[in-house]
Amino acid sequence: MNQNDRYEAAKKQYALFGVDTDAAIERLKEIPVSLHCWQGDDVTGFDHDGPLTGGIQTTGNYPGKARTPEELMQDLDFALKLMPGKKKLNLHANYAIFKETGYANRDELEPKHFAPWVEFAKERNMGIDFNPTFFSHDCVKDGLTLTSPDEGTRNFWIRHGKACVRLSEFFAKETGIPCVMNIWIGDGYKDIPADRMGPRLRYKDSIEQIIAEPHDPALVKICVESKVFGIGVESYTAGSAEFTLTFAATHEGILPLMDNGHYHPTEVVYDKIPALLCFFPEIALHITRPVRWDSDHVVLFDDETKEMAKEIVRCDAINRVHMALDYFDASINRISAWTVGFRSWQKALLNALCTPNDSLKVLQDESRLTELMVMQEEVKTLPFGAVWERYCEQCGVESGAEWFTKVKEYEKNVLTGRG
Ligand SMILES: [Mn+2]
Repeated sequence: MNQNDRYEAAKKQYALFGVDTDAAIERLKEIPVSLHCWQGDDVTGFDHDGPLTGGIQTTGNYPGKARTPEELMQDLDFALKLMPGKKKLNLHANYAIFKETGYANRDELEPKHFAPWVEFAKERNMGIDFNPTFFSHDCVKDGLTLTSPDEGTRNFWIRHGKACVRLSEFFAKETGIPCVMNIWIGDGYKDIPADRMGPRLRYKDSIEQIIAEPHDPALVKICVESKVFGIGVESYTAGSAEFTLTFAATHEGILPLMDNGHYHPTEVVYDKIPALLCFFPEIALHITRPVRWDSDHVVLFDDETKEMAKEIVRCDAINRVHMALDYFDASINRISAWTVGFRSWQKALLNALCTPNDSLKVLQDESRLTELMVMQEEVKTLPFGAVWERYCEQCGVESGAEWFTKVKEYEKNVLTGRG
């Protein structure tokens, strides 16, 4: 049986469940997913020599890490060609490029410091998403940024946030695609604090000052991302789930961002997606794979990932949810890490688009719950692989593991030479 026969047979089987696989494939081609630059160099960036801070950590020392903007772009470019679908580029502020411009501190970043990235994105018809970097910097004082009781420190980071709002609008105007700008800080305390409200009131005021920076909300979509804890910040995190969600709910145009590694291990973000969609016109996601903690393992085509994609699709919210990958594994080939994660989320979206959501909802609403269980299990063994093959073929990328042969060649020819 050749690929075409396999697909035609699969298409017929899905049609018996009322699913149009051709339509699913066409829809997926138009869904933008943001690819994070920071998998390529273990969140190091180009503006400092110090360690990674902020309560996050990469583990592993696989050879071939990108050391310069040129190497990171070369690796990204290679990885992008192995992934089907529509991409956006997700940058952090610490990826500013100073080669032609001279160094600028984070509170003085300007469009010229990101000109090579804009060129990179425009050449590939990608929009850009952006993140202020509130970690890995000398001006983080006692582990604090936007919550710092030291006004000089707090003001530095507010200026950084404002510079990033201006940069985000620049990216949106240059690419013609709105920029999602995400605010996340690791501020908190290792042990029991004496004041849990003071840092949060300062954080609230800091974000309010940042979002007051003039911008067009149609071009710059500002998000706030919560977190439950970080390494060395186990007892208290200022930007908790309740804090960020309430901030977004009470500030016009601000989106809540949920990272599925940033909750207690038994909480599931897929149940939170429809809850938030009842109230927010738009929300944002960081898609990752937490193993026992916020470990940022590579995203796989696993149950949690599938369920998150299903909720977006069956809530008819594809245009209301901004999707970005956020993980970093330094223990394996980084190009493979990028590719597996991006392809896994593509598979999850395609799987969701090939699920007979309408007929399953009818079973639920008619309380035919025995039948609902039976049908949900039946759907799991439909010939999804043949639909995935067709989608990859139409996107001009390998559907099977052949792409990994290219990664191995690239590792041999390019990565191992980096020392
Ligand atoms: Mn995140």
